[in-house]
Amino acid sequence: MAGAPQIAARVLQLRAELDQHNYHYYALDRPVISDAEYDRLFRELQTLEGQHPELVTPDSPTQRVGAEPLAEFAQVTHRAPMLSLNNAFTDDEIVAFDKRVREGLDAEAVDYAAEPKFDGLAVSLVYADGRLVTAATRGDGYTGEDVTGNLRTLRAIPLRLRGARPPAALEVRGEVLMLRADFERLNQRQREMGAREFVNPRNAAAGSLRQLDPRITATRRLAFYAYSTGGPLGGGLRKHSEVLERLAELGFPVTEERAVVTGVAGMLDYYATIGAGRSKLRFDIDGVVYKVNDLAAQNTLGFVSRAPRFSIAHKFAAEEAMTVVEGINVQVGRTGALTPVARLKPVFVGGVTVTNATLHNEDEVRRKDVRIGDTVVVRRAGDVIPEVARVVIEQRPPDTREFVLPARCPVCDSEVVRSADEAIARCSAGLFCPAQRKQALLHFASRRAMDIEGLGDKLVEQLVDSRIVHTPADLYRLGVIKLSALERMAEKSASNIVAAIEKSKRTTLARFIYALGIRNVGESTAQDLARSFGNIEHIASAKVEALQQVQDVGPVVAQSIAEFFAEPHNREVVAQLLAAGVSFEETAAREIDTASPAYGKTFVLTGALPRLTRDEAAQKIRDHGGKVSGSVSKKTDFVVAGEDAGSKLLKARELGVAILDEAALLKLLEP
Ligand code: 5U1
Repeated sequence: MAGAPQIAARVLQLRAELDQHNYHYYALDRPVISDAEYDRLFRELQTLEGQHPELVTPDSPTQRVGAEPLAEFAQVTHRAPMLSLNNAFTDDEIVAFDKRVREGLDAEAVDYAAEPKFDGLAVSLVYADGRLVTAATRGDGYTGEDVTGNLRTLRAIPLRLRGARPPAALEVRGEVLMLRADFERLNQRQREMGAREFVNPRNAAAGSLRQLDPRITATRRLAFYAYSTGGPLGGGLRKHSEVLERLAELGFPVTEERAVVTGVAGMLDYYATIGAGRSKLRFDIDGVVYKVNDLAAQNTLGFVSRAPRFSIAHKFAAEEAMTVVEGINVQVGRTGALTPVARLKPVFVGGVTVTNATLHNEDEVRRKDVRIGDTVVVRRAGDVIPEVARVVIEQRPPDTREFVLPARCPVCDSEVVRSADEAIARCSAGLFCPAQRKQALLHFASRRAMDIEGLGDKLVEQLVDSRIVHTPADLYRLGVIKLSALERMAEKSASNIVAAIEKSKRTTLARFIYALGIRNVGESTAQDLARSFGNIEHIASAKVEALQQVQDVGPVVAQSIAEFFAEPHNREVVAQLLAAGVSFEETAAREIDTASPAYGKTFVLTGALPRLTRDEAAQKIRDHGGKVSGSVSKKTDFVVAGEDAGSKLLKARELGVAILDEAALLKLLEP
């Protein structure tokens, strides 16, 4: 029998070989041994580790499945936000993007790194000393779900970075997706088991990733492609294309379809080539992504709102199909907006079966001249709600019926009003209209808001119709007894819902603000408000002028917020929610120090700072209650100037505005 040192050596050798084969299979897409041979090596390692448990390490290939099923996912705050990309649909938008980039860089022609836009789920992988420590979903871009146990089961994701000198700290970002062949195999298996099939690979990947039991994820064969890092990778890399090469060396799959192209012509050529080969790819894509290839130039361009200025997604045209309008219903939304919705003969388009398509508003129905009985072209792009693109007029039968918007709300019979400057007609009853109340509650409970699992439309309908729930605060007064009295509600489900409601009490201020459903306040504005004000009382009592100090809050949004909190009923609901125990995680940490010299001041950033990216500097300023503006005026308090600062610096000098370098800014922002 082999001695202990020989066994330990064999274990190490098997691990290295298996890692190498995973790398060949997933990252290089060039397996060098058969599946059977791989399994043989794997089983040998399993056997040796079984006999010598002291030799097991967490990064052994045998330890991919090992995590216990979870009761819920923990939250992970991303070190740097996971941003989304701005979209372009036309060549003109790409011309405009390139123009903005060239102007921003003062360059004649720019090189772009181009790659397919994967139709999957963005994730972040954090490595410390070369080992995978945390894997998280994108979530709202700031906070995601900890799916480490699940992502460890993906053989495409290295548990240990390759090479002798991996970086001490690394965050890799990329997309988890399901290859089309694996999707077909999964659905075949679902059919055989009599289980529900997945509608498309993206949904299958999402469903597989968000499993509380990693053993289920392990059976689902998910792929991963890396496309960026969460911070600088170091090592003197100067181009995005070099970052991708380095990620491939470290063991990550990086798409073969990538290229570096020059200018508009290069981008459009790439788009055409990838578009033409799209159906032959092994995975679904919904467009291509261009990024300024030079990393220093990326830094100079920085970010606008929630998206990088140096990158854009060039989406493929939406998919279209023809079908018949069987009726036109009117839906009443959260803000009372009446939306005509075409009821369609079911048609498969863009990867799903579509039975309804929005007609947006009355004017749109007239403009497109959609009538009941018409044959129409339905369009669906990505996750966007399907819409009626146009009527096939040649196929119009003689007996079509025109749509008439009702004068009274189809739900509560209140008057429908339409102001002169709006295309939208609204039910005038506000939250007294059950439809608006239901939508407001569904929004409140939705995943990106208070995230109350199980509170879906059927239950909300029952709760509102039976007059048990009027406002979101009523949800926190529900008990198992009240809920189990509802039709088709088992005691177990009732207690699950009560537990989910209880759990939602611990949330973030940003989610809470978003959940309130204030008109014109989306997730991004809610996050900005939370960060700037730090607590709900400050927001509720803020004047319009103070609200406008917040990033991206203009007069219309500020007015909506002020109007919302001026309404006694809304203040009462907020007070009841707080009294019921709703509380916020990071409020204390994010409380803004009103004594900070940056508080209430307007800053303009120009040029490249030595250490901070523009986005990081802007974030720090906002965290201290300052506002970041794009242009210098008499209202500017400070201009923060880095290398190659241009006209903004000149203007600041002209107007006598205080000028800071990075060190002076950091000094000003000291706690
Ligand atoms: N292929 C690809 N997709 N994608 C998505 N690259 C890429 N880069 C992204 C995102 C959000 O963001 C970086 C520009 C940071």
